[in-house]
Amino acid sequence: MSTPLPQRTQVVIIGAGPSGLLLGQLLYRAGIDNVIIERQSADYVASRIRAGILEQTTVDLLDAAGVGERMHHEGLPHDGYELCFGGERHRIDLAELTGGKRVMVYGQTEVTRDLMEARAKAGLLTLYETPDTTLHGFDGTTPSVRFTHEGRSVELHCDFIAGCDGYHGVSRASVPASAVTTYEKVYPFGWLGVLADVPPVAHELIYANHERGFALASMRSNTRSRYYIQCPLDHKAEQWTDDAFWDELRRRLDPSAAEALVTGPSLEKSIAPLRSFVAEPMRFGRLFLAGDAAHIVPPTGAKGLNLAASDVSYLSRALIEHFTEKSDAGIDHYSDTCLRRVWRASRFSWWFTSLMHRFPDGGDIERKLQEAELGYLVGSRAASTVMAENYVGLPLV
Ligand code: FAS
Ligand code: PHB
Repeated sequence: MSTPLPQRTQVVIIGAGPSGLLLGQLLYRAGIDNVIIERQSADYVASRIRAGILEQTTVDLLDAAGVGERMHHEGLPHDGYELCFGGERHRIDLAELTGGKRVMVYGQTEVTRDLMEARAKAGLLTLYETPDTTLHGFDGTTPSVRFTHEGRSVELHCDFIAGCDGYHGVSRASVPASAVTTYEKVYPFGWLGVLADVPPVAHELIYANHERGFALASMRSNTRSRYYIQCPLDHKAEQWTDDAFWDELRRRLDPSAAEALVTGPSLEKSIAPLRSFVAEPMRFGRLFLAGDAAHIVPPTGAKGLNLAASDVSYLSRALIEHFTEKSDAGIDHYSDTCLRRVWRASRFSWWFTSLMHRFPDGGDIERKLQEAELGYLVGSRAASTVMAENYVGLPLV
């Protein structure tokens, strides 16, 4: 039995990742009708392994969306993390340096699951496996979205379109090239990530700068760990055996962590490329870009998912203001407000990536400069405070 489809809704959301799902939930709770169109299947979306760290502003937003219960029950609040270099670990005490702020360890996979379940429970329409979406009329006042669903060509009329369809999505690509300015930096390495049901090597995250390359020891719970090592861009995940991965990770950690490391079979193994990317502006008439559709950061600073959440916070407030208070102030300032926070998080992510990774053309002087900066960072309260307040997330304006 084919799904009965509406001909109109207030907001069409392209993409059922965390940006689209969170926006849909916040609009629904404000009484604003929305439909999500997703290219992939629900299983595919729910199975993706990505981010792991939530800023307090993201935690608060998930609570406001009514999906925070499992996060508070299963998530791990963290007051600090460690920097590992020269064979030693140095703790960055986030709570002490930022007047009590902390981050929450809770995987994006779980955030997505919580949002998908809430949307299904509310009976909201999400059209999965809808690959050929096109956007129309968003430079005027009567935008629409066309797509094929269950073999039928459909046109959905709306007041606004939210492009939450990620870096490779159709939304940004639908804007005339002359209307968009993009800024991009591609890093000469990737992250090889492994998920395994083994206890984490330490209670907090360890970011390691090693002459062989960067490594990160993270987690999803007290029984499930997430590890990353920097790898060359031409590597493929399948060329890395589990044993080779564990051996390389051990080499890059300090001796006590290497000794404590518990290994096991990988549940997931993948290589993510690293780039800094920003598209300006983030609004085009009745089309708004949010999340990875507008910007990408290298995952070093754990900002990608959190920037998506702050975009959605601003966009949901702007749309609610439009529909309930007949004011377009939020809509008119959406792009500038998002981009101020996007660029500050992009700077921090670029800085942290430059500090912790081995660059192929960096030479010995780069290693010496990184050692000098790391030594200064952990020895200066002022420098550690700057790092800590960026890591916990700058305030929403
Ligand atoms: P997403 O890309 O998550 O979601 C976009 C959705 O739109 C997808 O479901 C896609 O299928 C759909 N879509 C695309 N084109 C479409 C079309 N034409 N029509 C309909 N739907 C379409 N961030 C961190 O903070 N830490 C990390 O460790 C980290 N690791 C990452 C690893 C990888 C491999 C990637 C790609 C990203 C990683 N990120 C990380 C960043 C990531 O978490 C993103 O910031 C986050 O997924 C952003 O969410 P969305 O904006 O919803 O975009
Ligand atoms: C993760 O757990 O996936 C993670 C944590 C911190 C980062 C990046 C990724 O900076």
